[in-house]
Amino acid sequence: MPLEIVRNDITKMKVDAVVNAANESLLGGGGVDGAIHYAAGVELLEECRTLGGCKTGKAKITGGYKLPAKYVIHTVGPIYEDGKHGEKALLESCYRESLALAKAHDCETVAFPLISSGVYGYPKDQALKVAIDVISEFLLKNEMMVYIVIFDKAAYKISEKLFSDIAEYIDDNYVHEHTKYLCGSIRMNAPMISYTNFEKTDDLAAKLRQIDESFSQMLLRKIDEKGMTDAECYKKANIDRKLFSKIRSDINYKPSKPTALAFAISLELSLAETEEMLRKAGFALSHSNKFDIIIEYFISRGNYNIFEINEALFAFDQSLLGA
Ligand code: AR6
Repeated sequence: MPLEIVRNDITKMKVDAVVNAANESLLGGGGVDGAIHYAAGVELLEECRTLGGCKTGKAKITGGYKLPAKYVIHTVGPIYEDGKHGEKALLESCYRESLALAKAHDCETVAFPLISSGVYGYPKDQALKVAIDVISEFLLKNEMMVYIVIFDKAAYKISEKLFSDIAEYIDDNYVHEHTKYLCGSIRMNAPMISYTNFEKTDDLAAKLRQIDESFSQMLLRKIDEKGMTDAECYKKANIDRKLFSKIRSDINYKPSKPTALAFAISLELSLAETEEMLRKAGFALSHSNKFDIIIEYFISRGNYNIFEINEALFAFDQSLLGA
């Protein structure tokens, strides 16, 4: 999955590069900076001394020394005052500059902490949103596996409003589960095609062909219908290229439910189309688990931002969409 949010200590990440939330001196400090220097050993500080510091919003690269990572990319986040002093643009620049450096050094895997969200005081939910926005924009045009490493659960918080909206939606749907279940069974018994909708035989024949279609065929058809390229589709689905190629070349490929849903989100399918696509893979949306209800919440609101959906899934302790 090209962007993954994980809970870990960044010094333990086995990636090509870890990003350090440094200060302008690049000579170490507390927080992530302290942890990275401690784990990398004194050679890291020695190399940092040769760099002549780094401006806020910029990034510089060094070796990783005793870290499992090959490189450390040091970036200096803005100190948060009130959000009116260009903090957001500077924080965006930290992610962009770090990603550009990682790319220039052929890094395939990179791990970021939530820059500025500790000592520098950037509100954590906003810091996370900036991270997700910039990284996901970068990943639309680049192949890289990027991790956002969250140190502790408390550090990770979607907005109170979104959290309570989703919690309420889950509650409502659990309450109505019994009724919905009945509706579900009625719908299952109803004919798959409403013939009145297909006056022309051509349409009917096309529809019948679609019933026999496999998941992989439906996916490729939808990509064409939406006028997307394959790459646009799998990137937006947060699915890596290799998995997509596997699905493309195997007409009978059975994806996992999160993978199938990731494609439905990427293609911006309606709820009915999402259900159809899931059926092809042998799954259904159910009201007896939070994961499905959260997905339904987003689709029914026309919000197809997979990273926002993943943030919400993470906040509710659910597995994430994508490979
Ligand atoms: N792994 C992952 N995340 C961590 C770790 C870790 N080992 N330790 C802390 N965090 P901060 P800043 C999280 O303060 O706000 C330093 O002194 C932490 O919970 O490290 O950019 C520098 O020298 C928080 O969410 O960085 C600068 O002077 C996030 O990492 C200044 O702090 C960033 O917190 C930079 O402040």
